[in-house]
Amino acid sequence: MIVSAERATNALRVVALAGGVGGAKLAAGLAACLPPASLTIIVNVGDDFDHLGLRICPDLDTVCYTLASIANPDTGWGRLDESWHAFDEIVALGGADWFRLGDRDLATHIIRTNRLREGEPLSKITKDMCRMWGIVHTVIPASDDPIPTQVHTEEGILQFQEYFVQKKCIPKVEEFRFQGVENAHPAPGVIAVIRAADVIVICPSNPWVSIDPLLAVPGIYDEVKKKEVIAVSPIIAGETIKGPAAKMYRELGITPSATTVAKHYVGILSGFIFDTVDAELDEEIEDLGLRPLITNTVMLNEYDRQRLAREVLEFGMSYNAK
Ligand code: FO1
Repeated sequence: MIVSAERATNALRVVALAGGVGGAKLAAGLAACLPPASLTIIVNVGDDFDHLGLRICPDLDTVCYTLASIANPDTGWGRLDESWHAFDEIVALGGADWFRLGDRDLATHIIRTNRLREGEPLSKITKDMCRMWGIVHTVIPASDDPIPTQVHTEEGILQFQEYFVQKKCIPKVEEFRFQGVENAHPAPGVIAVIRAADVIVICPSNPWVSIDPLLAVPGIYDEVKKKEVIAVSPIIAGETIKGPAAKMYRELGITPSATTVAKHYVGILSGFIFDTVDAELDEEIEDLGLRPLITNTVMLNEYDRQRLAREVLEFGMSYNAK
C-alpha cells in the first residue's frame, strides 16, 4: 500500500532542537506541517539572563512568538505591533538602554519572573504561556536550571547578551562555557520525548551557542545520539543569513562552511541538509558518512518555512521507511 507522504509524515514523531531566529523559523514550518502530538521543540536556555530584575529567555520567546505568529518579523525577536513607552521611561530614569524591551514583551518577562520567583519551573511556565498564546505544539526548555553561556573573548569573559547585544558580537571569541551545565538536568519530558522520537531535527541555529549548550545538558546528547538525527546547515556559502556563527567559526580557526557544520555534529548525524549554492560540497558531506539533501534552505517567508519543513520531514521519513 502506498502511504501518502502527507499521512506518513504526520505519523512521524519529531523532536526539533532550536535556538534563535533561524531555528524558530524552521520550528514554525515544522509546526505548520505536523499535528500537535507529532512535534516537540526543545529550546536552548543558554542565552537567558537577568536584566532590570526580570528573567529574560530570548530563545524560548523567539520560538514561542514565532509559533504564535506574534513575533516581530523584522528583528525575529520581540513582538509584532510593539510599542516602547515603558522602555523609553526606563531609559529616562537611568535604566539600561542597550537591551530593548517592548511593552508587549515586558508582559512576558514580568509574568515569567513572578512565577519563577514563586518557585514554578520554567518548563511549567512555558507550557502555560504556550497554551495562552494559542500554541498547540509542545515547547520545552532544555533545562529548568539556569545554564548561562559565557563567551570567553580577547576582551575577557562576557555574559552572552553582553557579547551578543551590548558588544554586537565584535570581541574575538576564544571559547564558550555553559556555566553550571554539569549540574543541570534536562527539563521534565525532554528525555522521554527524545526516546520516543522517530527523527531529531537540528534546526539551522548557531551550533556554538544555540545547539551545543542544549546538547551539553547531561543526558541529552547520549539520548539524541541513539536516534536518527538530521541537521539543517545555518551556514550558506560560508556565511549565515543572520547572526555570528560564521564569525565564530573563523575566530576559532575553522573555515565556516556546510561541511564544517556537518563535522560539528558528525558524531550524532545521519543526514545533512544544505543549500543548493553549496552543492559542490556534496562529496565532502558524503565522505563524512552522511546522507545529503541539497535544497533551497533560505526561509524568507511562511511558504519557504513550510516547504523546507516538508522536505526535511520527507528526508527524515526516508530513515523510517520500514
Ligand atoms: N537583540 C538585539 O540585538 N538587541 C536588543 O535590544 C534585543 C532585545 C531583546 C529583547 C528580548 C528578547 O527576547 C530578545 C532580544 N534580542 C535583542 C535578541 C536576543 O539577544 C537574541 O535573540 C538571542 O539571545 C540570540 O538568539
